[in-house]
Order: sequence, then C-alpha cells, then structure tokens
Amino acid sequence: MEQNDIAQILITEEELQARIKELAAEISQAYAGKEPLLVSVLKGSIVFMADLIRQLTVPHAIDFMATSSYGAATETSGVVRILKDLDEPIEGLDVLIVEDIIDSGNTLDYLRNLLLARNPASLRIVTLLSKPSRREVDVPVDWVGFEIPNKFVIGYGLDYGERYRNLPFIGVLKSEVYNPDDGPVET
Ligand code: 7HP
Repeated sequence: MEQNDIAQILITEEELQARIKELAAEISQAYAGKEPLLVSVLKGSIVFMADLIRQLTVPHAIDFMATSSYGAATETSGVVRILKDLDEPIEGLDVLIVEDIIDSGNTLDYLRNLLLARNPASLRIVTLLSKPSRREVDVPVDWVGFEIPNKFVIGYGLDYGERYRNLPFIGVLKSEVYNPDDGPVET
C-alpha cells in the first residue's frame, strides 16, 4: 500500500486545508473587484488549484500550462519547452500563477517572463510549497503556503514516478522506495 512507503508526514491534511483557507482569503481580498485568471502549471498543482478555487470568493477563470525540461540543461539555463500553452491571450488580464512547489525557481522564472511578455494587467504567483535552500533565481512570489526543508516530498499533487499524487497530505518517502539498497536485508 502506498501509505506504507511514507517515512514521515510533513504537512497534515488539516494543516494544508487550514492554510489554503487563509491563502484564499488573502487572494480574494487582493483581487477584490477584479476577475483574475488562475494559471495552474501541470501536473502537480492541480490538487492545490482545485482546493484553492473552491475557497475563493471573487469570480475567476482558470487555465492550464504544461512544461517539460530540456533535460540536464534546464538545471542551469532554466529553458523549458511548452507542451501545452494557455487557451486564450492574457493581455490586460490579472493573472495568478498557481504552483505546487518552487525549488530552484528556474522553470517558474522562465514561465513568468514568458507570460509578462504577453502584457497582462498584473502577474502574481502563489505556491503551496517552497524550498528556499534550493533557490537559484530570485523569483518574486506573492504567497507561499509553507516553506519546507530540502527533502523530496510527495502527496497532494506531488509525485514520484507519477505515483502518490492522491495522498491528502505532504509526506516524505522512505529512502528504500527510490533506493533499493536501503531496503530490509533478506536473510
Ligand atoms: C519537484 C518536486 N516534485 C516532487 N517532490 C519534490 O520535493 C519536488 N521538488 N521539485
């Protein structure tokens, strides 16, 4: 069972939901009288996006983008390939990028500049998680749900090999899941 692969729960379901309620209240206040477009970056952010929009009190629209790295080069250049672009132009719109996690910041920085070039009225960023110790580019982030240590996390949309996205909490995997050498010794 997937729950057996979890070494530690970092953020519980209750903590996630309480924080998302707070974020939604702040975001609703920030966009009072406006109608923002929320842009979810696939795939990890879909669970956060789904819970966040259900707590928003301002009218809004949603759209999705999908990116893929160019392999190792992305680590240094931050150049990403757009696999799915937005459905509509964003010129003059108040755009809010919805991220699951900010790590180095390279991909997000690239995406932010790409969207800024399309002349939105405003462009802000909300991320559920941030790993400040991993940051390579200083991307201006407007709302951060939780700052977390440099551990590989899964659950609540985040995956390891496409698994674990369904877990309602943020957890850390047992090392033997991705390193069989750490597994129990057979006698
Ligand atoms: C991406 C990502 N995906 C899952 N878990 C993490 O800790 C991650 N960091 N960046």
